[in-house]
Amino acid sequence: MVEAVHNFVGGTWVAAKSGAVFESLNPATEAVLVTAPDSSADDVAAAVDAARQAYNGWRLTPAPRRGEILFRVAELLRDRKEAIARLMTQEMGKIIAETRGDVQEAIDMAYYMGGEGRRLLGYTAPVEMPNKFGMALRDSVGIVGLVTPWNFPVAVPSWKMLPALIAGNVVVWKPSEETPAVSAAFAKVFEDAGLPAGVLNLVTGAGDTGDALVSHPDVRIISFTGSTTTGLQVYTKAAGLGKKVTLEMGGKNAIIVMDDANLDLAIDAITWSAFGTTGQRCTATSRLIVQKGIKPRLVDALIAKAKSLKLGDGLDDGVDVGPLVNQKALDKVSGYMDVARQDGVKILTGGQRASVEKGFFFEPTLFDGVQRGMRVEQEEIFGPVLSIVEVDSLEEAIDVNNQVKYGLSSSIFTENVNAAFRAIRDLTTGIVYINHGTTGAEIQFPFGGTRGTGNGMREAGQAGLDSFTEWKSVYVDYSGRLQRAQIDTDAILGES
Ligand code: UN1
Repeated sequence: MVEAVHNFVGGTWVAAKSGAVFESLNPATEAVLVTAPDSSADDVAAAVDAARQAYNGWRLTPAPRRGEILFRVAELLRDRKEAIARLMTQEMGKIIAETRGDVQEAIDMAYYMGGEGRRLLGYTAPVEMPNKFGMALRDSVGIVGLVTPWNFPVAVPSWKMLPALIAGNVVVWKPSEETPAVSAAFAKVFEDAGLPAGVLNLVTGAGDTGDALVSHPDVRIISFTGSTTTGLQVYTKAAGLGKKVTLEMGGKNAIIVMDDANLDLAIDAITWSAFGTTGQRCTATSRLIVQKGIKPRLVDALIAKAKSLKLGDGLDDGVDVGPLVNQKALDKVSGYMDVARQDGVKILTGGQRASVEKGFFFEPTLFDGVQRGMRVEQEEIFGPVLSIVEVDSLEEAIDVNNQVKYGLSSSIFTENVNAAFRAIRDLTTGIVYINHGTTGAEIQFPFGGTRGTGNGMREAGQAGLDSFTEWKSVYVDYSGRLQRAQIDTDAILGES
């Protein structure tokens, strides 16, 4: 008997009003893991109602008390880390070491945002008139709609809901239809931590459910992480309704390796950034931009590394790389092998579905002879596929890095401090790494990308609060007379 997970609406666990469900599969075995509500616009409306009812109570709860609940979320997540990580591996495939890391990011974010309960810093500044005071405060906005992906099913939602909640907003969350079970386990943590009913609501479903959330007139903010195609549809729809939107979409991240690089360090970083999480991170390395001199040694080592990686069920010991998330992902990644061949790209290793009986496994793949502008060099593949582009100089490497439509993360391996600082200055991505792979961003710094990766907003760190707060500027005039700044400043100052 397959377990059924439920929506969490107004503090109770409920089925979809229609009773409809969808199945969530284990991508390593293709077995059905759970069923979950296929929520309609009615279910979304009920969740928005519950959130609306909870808003005033939550907004008026002092922020330090809201923070204490987030600290309890952190502690419960720590207690349940192993169980949630195992469930996550079963539901979306990445290996257990990585799913533990995913939960850890949410623990870190819960402590960080819990602490914001005693900060949420605004500021004061001097004002133009005598006996007058000015300050700027962060204010809550109301009902926030979250649409989140399957590849970081706890970490990415935590980057959105924790800042939204500490700022006094209420949340309706529509996670990916690939990960309803782990989403329900995460929502349960908030329930058990004592979050008041209706403050966080979970509705599972696919595109139509997300569409109902984005379209609902009472949802003032949409925060989306996922594919570029869906993200731009969300943006267009929400903009038409005058909503504030935060978007986190694709990446086409590169590691630059200069001739003077520490070779062993570069080999390890490239391997894990390109093939870790089966290449299914928006921060994954999908391009290696390598200087001529070091290329032969680096490429030989990478071929050996790629061949040595063990594919399998992410819960099994010794497995390095799990499956792709589903059949559609497998078809997409396989399709890029033909695109590469048609462009004359050489497949050095991999290039096909792995020969295992079940599961959506694809071999770690290296493309050589890739030229700038080719499709495999420009488009996000979201699989264990690395394109190698040869360059002559630092300037050329930076140029190649910057000429894709995405701008999430980039990295350079060099032992030359001048080259490193030039790269920091000239790489046009939201995240830059020196002598480190392109993955592994920490929650206390802004996360997000330039160009087509997003819409200029950032998640995490202090910047992460901007998505979920409005500034309220407050003036207090204690002069006891009419003072009009910008009209009679000179007159009043002349008098006093
Ligand atoms: C993502 O792939 O959507 O920097 C997020 C990293 C992780 C988060 C990735 N901390 O790779």
